[in-house]
Amino acid sequence: MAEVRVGILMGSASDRPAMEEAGKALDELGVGWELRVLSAHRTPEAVREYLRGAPGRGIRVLIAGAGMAAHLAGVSAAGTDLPVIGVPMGGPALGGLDALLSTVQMPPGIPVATMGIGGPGARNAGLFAARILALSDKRVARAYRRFAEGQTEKILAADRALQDERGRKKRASAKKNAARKG
Ligand code: C2R
Repeated sequence: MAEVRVGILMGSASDRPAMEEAGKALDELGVGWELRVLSAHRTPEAVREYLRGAPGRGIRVLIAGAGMAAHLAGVSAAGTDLPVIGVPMGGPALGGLDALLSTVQMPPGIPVATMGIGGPGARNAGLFAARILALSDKRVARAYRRFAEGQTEKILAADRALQDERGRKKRASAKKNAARKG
């Protein structure tokens, strides 16, 4: 099993479906991660303890996902020198805009790299964490390159399939029209 390099924190177990997208992205790249439920609001002392211990355990990047008045990413960035990637969670009242603004609008001096809302943002957080690790880890850099090339190839293949399908349809309808006329 890969050594744990990324700590994924979430404010509540209810964030788990979205935040697991970060873990899936890291799995695809062979990067080890751990997932913790820790809340700056509800378990402030446990957050402090986690942040103090993380670098010594080999954690190099933190991902923090939280919804509503999302303070977890900012508090994490204040409590450690590790880079922190914030992921705002969607919510019933404001659709995640509340969490987006609380995560992205950090006061100068406490940087949080903020991703998009929910699962897609969490996936990008995993990929962004891998890009940070890739700066000093050739294995991760190679895995990321392979992933990016595979992603490009998938889109190009989808476009080829679409053009083939439309071409076939056009030819079939031209044949029909010609048969009708003559
Ligand atoms: P519950 O579903 O547990 O009521 O939580 C969580 O991330 C979750 O999205 C509702 C929402 O509250 C968020 N939460 C925070 C923090 N702790 C929990 N924003 C925090 O410390 O920032």
